[in-house]
Amino acid sequence: MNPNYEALLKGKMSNQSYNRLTALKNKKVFDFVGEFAEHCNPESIYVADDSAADEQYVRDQALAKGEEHKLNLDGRTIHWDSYGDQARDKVNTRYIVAPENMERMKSLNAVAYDEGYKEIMNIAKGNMKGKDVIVKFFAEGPTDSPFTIPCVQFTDSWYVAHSEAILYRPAYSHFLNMKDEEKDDFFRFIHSAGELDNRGCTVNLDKRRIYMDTQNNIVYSMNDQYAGNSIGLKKHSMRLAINKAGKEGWLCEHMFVMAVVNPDSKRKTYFAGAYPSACGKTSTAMVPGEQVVGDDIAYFRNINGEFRAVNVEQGIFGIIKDVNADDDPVIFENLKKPQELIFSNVLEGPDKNPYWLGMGEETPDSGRNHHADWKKGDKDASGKEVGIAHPNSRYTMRLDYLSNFDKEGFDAKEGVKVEGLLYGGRDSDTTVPVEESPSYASGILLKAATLESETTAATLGAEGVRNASPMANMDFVSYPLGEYTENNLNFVNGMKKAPKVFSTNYFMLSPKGKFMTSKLAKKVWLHWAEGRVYGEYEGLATPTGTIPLYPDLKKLFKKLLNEDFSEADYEYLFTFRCTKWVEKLERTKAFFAKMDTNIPQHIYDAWDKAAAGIKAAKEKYGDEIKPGAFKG
Ligand code: OXD
Ligand code: MN
Repeated sequence: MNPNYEALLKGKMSNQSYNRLTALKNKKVFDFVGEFAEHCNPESIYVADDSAADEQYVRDQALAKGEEHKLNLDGRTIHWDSYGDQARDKVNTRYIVAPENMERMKSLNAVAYDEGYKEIMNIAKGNMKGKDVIVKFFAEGPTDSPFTIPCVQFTDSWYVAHSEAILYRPAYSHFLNMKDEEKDDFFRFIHSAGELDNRGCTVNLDKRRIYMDTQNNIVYSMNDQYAGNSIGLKKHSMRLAINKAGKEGWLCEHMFVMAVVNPDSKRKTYFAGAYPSACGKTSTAMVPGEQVVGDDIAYFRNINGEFRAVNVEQGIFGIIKDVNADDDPVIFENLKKPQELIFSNVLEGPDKNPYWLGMGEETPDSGRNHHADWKKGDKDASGKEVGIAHPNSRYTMRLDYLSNFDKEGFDAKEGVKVEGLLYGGRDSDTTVPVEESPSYASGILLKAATLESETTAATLGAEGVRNASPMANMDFVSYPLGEYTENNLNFVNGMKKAPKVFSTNYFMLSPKGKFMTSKLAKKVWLHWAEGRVYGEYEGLATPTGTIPLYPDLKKLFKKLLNEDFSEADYEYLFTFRCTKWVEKLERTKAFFAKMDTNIPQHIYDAWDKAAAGIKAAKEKYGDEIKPGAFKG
């Protein structure tokens, strides 16, 4: 321990806090707290343990400091981020990298270490002046497990501390019990919301910076509150973990983990799924009748030759837009209960109820929202009309509130055994609703690496633009894309069995531009995949994999959804479209080449081979190959 910090910390801490800190007997934790106590100069520092009393203290402080406000039902609070701080700041989120790594990191928003470190430390200097701050300990994944990554968060935002208490497993005791040889290996997060206005929102957004140091596993986040920018344990930790996983040969993926429950045998089969935003990730994880382990981030490890996963989190920081009684009944019902929930960037009505976009209920014409005191028709400084809530407004909720929560899977220290991976993109005219890959490697290269999301009328900018989103993880991949893809491929080496890999696409349109199945059709695709794990359904070959037979889907639609599914719709949806697929592969190649000049040749070769196979199929069977016509 650096003796220079002793007097300083004693001056800023109660005896209880100081004793809690020193009880850890962890020099790295002590010096981290000491360094930023000195540098950011908070008024006082509270060191929290895992007790219920401390959880309550955090809730109370978030209210007392004005970062949250009580709503009408017990436990529910509302928080607003600054009007310009309501989504992730991609421009000011950077990696600070050693000179020898600058070249390989250049497409990932990197800045030279010395320059970036100097800049962030200048911004951080004195940034907590006058504030009461908190140091809190959490774990990514279950504690005392091969997956655990211990983390320490130092923040002047009690909203951040409160959100983390909902979203992550507590780990003060874990730190207390660490063996000496483990005491160096944890993630550190330093965060300051900086100066706040009278709504409790960050003022100095021009000085918002999120700088990540993957060499030392520390992230600096300054002058922000939006959870995607501020919460160390969510997307910052994810970037550190992706990098660490790359070095150590495991995986951290932007994936949900869920169990598909067979309605007859009740067997539970675990799937993990990656979907770019607005491609159906949460709605797949929450399909009625199945069970959810996690909705956003998973770690995967080879445990005794098995492909096993844990949910890194214990709560959901979910998009609230369009959560309503019809589309998301389980979540909607929970948002209406008197229980611990943080609503962010929604409208607080005159009745102190929260209101949001697409909630399927009548909403008031005035209140307080993500912009200011609000009435219908109000415009922001740029002249844009302000809606009732931000489209990226959120709820923060514990997973164990949900009736479909899989507690057994969630608590498993060795994770759950994953039998299937799902990669779901959004395109209106290329990929089929569900297809199984012939092998794990082909799944990674043709299903995961080729993921794209097509813009719609609901997103900003031109409609129908396809954005590449390999593994739905591009925003968080923290080392070169070629190496990351290799790590995905190599991860199954030496395993007894690799999971099956499936693609899904819920967004194919009919020639008239309409969706052809109900929103719940995803349940049918999931159960077909579940059956395939046990070899229960025959399939038909395509140039890229295996698709279902019509009679199996017809039966599944009837049995699971009581819906009819016509053979004509089946034929249209499951037609293999050769030219579209070759174009998709070309776009993928171009994207990889742009992101990384060192993509291994065998990856390009695999795509070229797939494209050649598709072109040969086109010669033989025509551009649009109906299900069953392709014979290899
Ligand atoms: C995201 C999120 O931005 O999960 O991916 O919030
Ligand atoms: Mn996410």
